[in-house]
Amino acid sequence: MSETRIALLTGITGQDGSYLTRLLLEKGYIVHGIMRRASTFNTDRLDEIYTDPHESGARLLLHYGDLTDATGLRRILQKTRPQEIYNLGAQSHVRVSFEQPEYTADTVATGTLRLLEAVRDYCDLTGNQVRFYQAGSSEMFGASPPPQNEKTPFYPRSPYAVSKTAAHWYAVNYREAYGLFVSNGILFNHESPLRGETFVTRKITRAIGRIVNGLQKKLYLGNLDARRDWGFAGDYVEAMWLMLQQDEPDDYVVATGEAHSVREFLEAAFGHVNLDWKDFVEHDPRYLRPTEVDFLLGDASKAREKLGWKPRVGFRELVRMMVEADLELAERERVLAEAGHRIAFRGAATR
Ligand code: NAP
Ligand code: F7E
Repeated sequence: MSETRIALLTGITGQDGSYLTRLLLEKGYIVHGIMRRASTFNTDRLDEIYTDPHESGARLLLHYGDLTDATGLRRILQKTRPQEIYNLGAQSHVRVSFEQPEYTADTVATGTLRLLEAVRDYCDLTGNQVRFYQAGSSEMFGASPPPQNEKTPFYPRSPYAVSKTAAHWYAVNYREAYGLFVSNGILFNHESPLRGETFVTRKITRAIGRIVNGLQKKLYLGNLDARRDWGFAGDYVEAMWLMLQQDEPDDYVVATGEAHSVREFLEAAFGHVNLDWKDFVEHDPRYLRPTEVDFLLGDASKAREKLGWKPRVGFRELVRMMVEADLELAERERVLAEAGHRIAFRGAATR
């Protein structure tokens, strides 16, 4: 008889949190998620799968917490008693990390340490086994030349990347020092219609939807020469889950093995609606980074061989999926605008 497995996620309200929750629910898990308290609802990405916890059989349960609050994390761990923890919570924006370096380090690096400490004590006190996934990033490779794999040296280029590198080594150290089952995923950029609107792919597809619907005229961007290995978030959360189903913990690069520049993304995305991006895109130096990561291209051979993982969605399909979703969203906004509602353009908060 197999017992119902219990997972605990930090960052459940983010892009990956939403896709991973869907995957775990499909697999029959009970999913506990840690969300931050905010003055407005921040659970939009979970709305489709959330059921009222008063109803019997609800398997998605949310708890207020924060990676900067160790006591709260410990309480949630004791209360939820998970077998698997996915640490996805982070101040995840690279440009913003230059503006908020201390907060980024506190959440991303020390936040991971707080959670690992809580897990270490929980395992000691209860004798329970917990498997831990750490959401590492290709940003840790930074200036190391491509292709990057698990043996490539880290050369982080932002406070975010430095913090993720610290978190990576905390995770390795807790695995070696205390025998905890901790695996690091080193994930290259992964996108989707649920991607945050301030990351470049979504910023572009969101703008296309609004331009086509007459709600926006220009799109302001920074460096168009940077190259990234962009995959689909839905594929990448499967790799996270697979990492925690192995006999031994380990570290894995997850990537498509194909890179494109921001300019190429623009060409593909505007091309999908038969527009020329050059008619709409303007340069704004405020979106440049003090130190840039020029070229990320992952070699995921190890994940393919050991986890049996490979991406299903390619670059063109990803672009199509995101543009189509944002055309639909903007169409709904246009209808509201025509009915007299004010549709806010959040350009001021865009990075
Ligand atoms: P995301 O959409 O930005 O989501 C981040 C999540 O972390 C959100 O749920 C956010 O809550 C939460 N969070 C932020 N600060 C927190 C704090 N102090 N305490 C607790 N939770 C906090 O990021 P994502 O794209 O899903 O990425 C998931 C993880 O993978 C992140 O750790 C990211 O750094 C890492 N990663 C992402 C990529 C990628 O390409 N997407 C690649 C490699 C690694 P709110 O909703 O309240 O803001
Ligand atoms: O930038 C350039 C920018 O912010 C991609 C995070 O999920 O992936 C993400 O980090 C590139 C950079 O993602 C704009 O300079 C040009 O070269 O979409 P991004 P990122 O920095 O690669 C990694 C793997 C993570 O771990 C992170 O959490 O696009 N770019 N113009 C721009 N970028 C933004 N955001 N806005 C622009 O206007």
